[in-house]
Formats: sequence, structure tokens, C-alpha cells
Amino acid sequence: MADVQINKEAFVSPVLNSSLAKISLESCLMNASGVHCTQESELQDLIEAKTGAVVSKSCTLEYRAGNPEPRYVTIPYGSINSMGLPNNGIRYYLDFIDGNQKNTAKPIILSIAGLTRKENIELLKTASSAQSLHAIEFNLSCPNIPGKPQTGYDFEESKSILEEAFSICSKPIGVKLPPYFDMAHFEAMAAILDQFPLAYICCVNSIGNGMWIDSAEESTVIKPKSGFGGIGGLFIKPTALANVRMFHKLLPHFNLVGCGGVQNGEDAFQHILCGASVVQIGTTLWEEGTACFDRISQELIDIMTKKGYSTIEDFRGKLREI
Ligand code: OXC
Repeated sequence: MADVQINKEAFVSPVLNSSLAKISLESCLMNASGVHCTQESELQDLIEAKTGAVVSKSCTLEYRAGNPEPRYVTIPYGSINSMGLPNNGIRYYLDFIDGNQKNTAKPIILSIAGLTRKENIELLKTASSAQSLHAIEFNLSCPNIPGKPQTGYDFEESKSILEEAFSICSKPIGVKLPPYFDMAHFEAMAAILDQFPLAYICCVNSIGNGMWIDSAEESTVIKPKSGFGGIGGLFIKPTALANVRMFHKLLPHFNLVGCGGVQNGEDAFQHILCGASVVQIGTTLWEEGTACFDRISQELIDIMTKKGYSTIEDFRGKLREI
């Protein structure tokens, strides 16, 4: 068979441009909240990296030290963590965003995760009045707070907190969801989310309350919660893809953010095929640092070049079902 001839003059290198919360992004890749985004220096690294947007560590009203260590461990195929929302408090992140948003067109999204409903409302009110803030990622899915269930698994509470959130907060709000595993749950959550003008839906947070064991030591590998923690990394890619796909099918009019198991350009490509407009990177960023964005961007561009795609819209959501 003759080689395919590429007309070099007509060929334009693909771009990774996308949009989130109605803001244009130069790249569809960004960090997952929680990784490399707690300290100002880390957020600065992310602004300077090949990211299209940046999201801060989920914050509470005040500084939190988080759970006792060891609380993050790399395991085969991924990671287990029970960080317990260590963060510097909302003011720290809003001040950083205020100081930096003047110098960069790259949106810095504030992630919030109050431990109680009252705290979430206070966080939303505070964020609502922050001038330079573009959008909020409302984390409904932290699995690591002892004694606190994940809001995203309580459908009634999810609906009611979103009602209140939209009544008091004027900023665009996206949600970070836990993974769902049953069609009835996908449908129930989609029916709730459809009632709100959400800026985006991010699927998924870590798979909550997993366990990893050190056989030699006959022990758990993380200390908090008797060794139970959120599972991330390659392990969770099938679950993450399924969640992006299902919410894309149920809510095609929503902006979707895919998160889970992205180690390379092909993983990002698959999230976009499922319907994601933006792809977040967590465990790989933890392992490799911000250079992962250069590598993954190039790998994604290489795939698009081979397939003849110029933008991610050429294939976004177009997964073939056989
Ligand atoms: N998901 C979260 O939402 N938060 C962190 N871990 C996780 O897996 C945390 O801080 O525990």
C-alpha cells in the first residue's frame, strides 16, 4: 500500500484549545484539585506549566493540617490517599487568585469543600464576593473526613445544597462528583444536576474507601481511617471514563471535565472521546511534577496529528459504540 502523502503546506498542527465555565482555554489539560496546588509556589508552578487552567486545593474556612501521615502512598497501578483536606483556608487562595489573575489570562478556579453545610454556605458567600475569581469547583466528594459521608452519594442533600448554593452565590459553580457505579445512581444524579446552571461537571474524585495492604508488614499502608483511603491513578480509569461517558449521554448540554487515570496522551484522548472538554491530571502530576503537562500535551497532539484532527472538538464525545 502506498504511504499516505501529507500535504505539508496545507497541514496545520493540531491545537488543544478548549473552554471551561465559558472561559476560553489554551489547553484542555489542567491539574486535579488536591495535587500540587496547596501552596502558593505550587499554584505558581501550575500557572507556568502547560496547563489551560489551574484549580486550587479544596479549601475550608480556616487552615487545616489534615489527617496524620502517612496519608498518601504510591501503589501499583495508582495511589491511595487520606489527606483529610489539608489546606491554608479560603482567604489564602482568594488572595493568591486576586494577586495573580491580573497577570495571567489562565483561569485559577477555587475548589471548596466545607466539612458541614453551614461551612459550605460560608465558603460560597465568601467566594461570591471575590472580584477576580472566575469559577468555583464545589467538591461534593471528599471521601477522607472521618465521620463525614460524601455529599454526592446523598441525592437529597446534593439537591438541597445546590439550591442554596445557587441562591447565594453569583459566581459560576462547577461540581466535583464521586464515581457512581449503578445506572439508577447516574440517572438520579443527572436529574438533579440538570436543574442547575452548572458551569461544569467534573467526574471523578478518587474511588472512596479502598484499601492497600503491605503483606510483609501485615499492615495498612496509610494511617488515617484504619487504612481506608481514596484510590486514584490507572486503577480508576475505567470507572472515570464510564462516569464521563454516562454524564455526557445523560446531560449532553453540560461542560464535562474528566479526571481519573490519565497517565499519557492516549488516556486524555479517551476522556475526550467520552465527552470531556477538559482533562484533569492528579496521580501522574504527583508522581512526575508539572513536566507531565508538556509530555501529555505532546502525546495528545501526536495522536491528533496521526488521526488528522485539528481541534479536540473534531472527536470530543464521538466515541463509537459497537
Ligand atoms: N479527594 C478529595 O476530595 N480530597 C482529598 N483526597 C481525595 O481523594 C483529601 O484531602 O483527602
